[in-house]
This record gives sequence, structure tokens and C-alpha cells, in this order.
Amino acid sequence: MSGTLGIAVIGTGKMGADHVRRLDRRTAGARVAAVADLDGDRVKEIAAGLDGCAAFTDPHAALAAPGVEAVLVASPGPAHEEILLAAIERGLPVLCEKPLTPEPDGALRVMEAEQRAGRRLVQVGFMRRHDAEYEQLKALLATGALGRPLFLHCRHRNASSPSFFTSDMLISDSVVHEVDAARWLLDQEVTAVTVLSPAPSGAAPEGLRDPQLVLLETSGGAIVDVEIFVNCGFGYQVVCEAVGESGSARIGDGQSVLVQSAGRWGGEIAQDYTVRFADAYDRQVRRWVDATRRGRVTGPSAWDGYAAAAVSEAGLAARRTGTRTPVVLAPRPELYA
Ligand code: ISE
Repeated sequence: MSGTLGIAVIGTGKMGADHVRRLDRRTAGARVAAVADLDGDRVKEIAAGLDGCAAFTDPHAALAAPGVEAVLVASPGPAHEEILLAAIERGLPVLCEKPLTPEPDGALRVMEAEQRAGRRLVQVGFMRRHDAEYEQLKALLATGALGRPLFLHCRHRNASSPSFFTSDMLISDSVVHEVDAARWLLDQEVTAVTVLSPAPSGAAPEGLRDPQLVLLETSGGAIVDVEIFVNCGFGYQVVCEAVGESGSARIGDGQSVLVQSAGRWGGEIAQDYTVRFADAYDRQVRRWVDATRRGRVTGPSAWDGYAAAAVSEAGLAARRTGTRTPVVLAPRPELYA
């Protein structure tokens, strides 16, 4: 492909607007050709700031707009399936924010559509795979220097949760990142999930089970524990310590500038994911644009999105029933081998 890749951005909420800025200002070889959002005023305002960008309230109209050659989906998870199926039908490559679909059934339908199309078109926005520290940890584990991995100890904290956040979303929208990171870092599937929750934090909105402790068992015999705490109050923290038979490694301590003043020492804590993972998002989008222009799909696939959704489903059942719940995975289709 020559020239710039014309992209339709579907959903211009917090993440969609961030991606529009990234495509417009920090991504060579790409341009935002169309934007769609249910909020007509917002989408018009965003399009007005971009050269040659059309605004729509109907996402299907955005896919059909002149100059659209690829799609970035950043609408809420439950809206993903419909637009993914439409994009696949049109043969358009897609970068879809996580979760691919909140439930595994929807992800299976996306995989079926790709198989009918005879090729992969969808990449899932698991941006941690593009974070420099995660990449280093993955490379270190691959050398075998830490021995066989025994544990991943993960902490995932948000300063506060949005008003629409539910107890299920702590698993399906937040821990889904650790699920993907664990599958990718260890190169293993998650086989069972157990969820424990303490009495909710007083800072959590009424009725929200926050925090939760999610335990994942993997096919290679490792255990992953994830503290998810989305109203921790003090900032955004994502920490992962891998413990192997002969060593451990930890990422996410966020070593910022060390300030010593007035008898104290300290540094800053990022306040949200658009800051902590800004470089990872940039790299993810740049790599997706480059690969798409070469006619390739290189990032996490619909299979990865499906596997993560299957683990979320088991996690939700585990929390409701208070029991260890096995993960049910369909056979992996040839296309994703
Ligand atoms: C949000 O959607 C994200 O993807 C963030 O990375 C995560 O920390 C947050 O909990 C999610 O709601």
C-alpha cells in the first residue's frame, strides 16, 4: 500500500479520543478518515479538528465512508462484536480495544467470521505486549535465566473507577489485561480461576466488590495472583513480579525522578493508564499501522481475545459461586495456529 492508511475510529470516548490524537499527531503513514460516536456533538467537534475527517453517529456509515481502509474500535466492549463482524465482511483490518468481546460466545463468532474470510483481520488492543518493561520481562523469561516460572504476582490498581463500572468489570475489563499478559509471558493457557474478595473498601462506590483477588492456574503448572483494586485513591499502578525456580524479576515500579526536599524523599505516581502506558499505546498503533500497510496482522489475534474472554467467564462464575472454576476453551482453529 502506498500513501497513508485511512482509518475509521469507532468510539470517541476517553480511549478513542486518545487514539485519534495519537493517529493524527504521532503515527506516520496514517490519517483519521472518519470518526463515529453516538454522541453527535462530540464526534463533530473531534472531526472538526482533523483535516478531511468525516463524522458519523452510525458506525456502519463510518466503515463505508470514502477513504476508509482500516478500523480502530474503541467503543465499549459490548458494542464490539457487531462492528467487528461488519468490518470483517468488508475485508477491513481492525485494531480492537480490549476486551475483544466481554463473553466468549461473541469472540467465537468473530473467529468464525475470520475463518469464513479465510484470513486474520483483527488485532486485539492488549497494549501491555508493546510496553518496554513487559517486553523485557518476556525476553528474560524466554532465556530461561529465571528457571521454570512458578508464580506471577500482579497488582493492578486504578485511582478511581468510572461511574458505569460493575463488579464483573473488575474481571472482564481490568484483570483481562493480566490474563492476556500471563498467557503471553508464560506461553501457557489459563486452566482454572478462583476469586476471593475482602470486605469492599470504604472508598468503593456502593455495591462495587472492590478490591478482588483473582488466582489463575496455568497449563504449565504456574500460579498467577492478581490484586485488582480500582478505587485505590492514590494513582495507577501495574506491577508484575515473575518468580522462577532460580530467580525473580519485577516490573512496574515506576521509577520516576527521585526528589529529596524538605526532609522527605519521593517521586510521582502516574494517575491513569493513558499516562502509564502512553509509549505502549503509541508503539501498538504504530506497529499495527505499519503491518496493515504491508498487508499483515502481527499482534494479538481474535484467538487471544477469545481465550481471555473464556478466562473472564470462568472468573465471573468463580466469584459468584465462591469456587475454583475450570476454564472451558474450544479447540484452536488452524487459522490461529
Ligand atoms: C481500562 O479499560 C483499561 O484498559 C485500563 O488499563 C485498566 O487499568 C482499567 O481498569 C480498565 O477499566
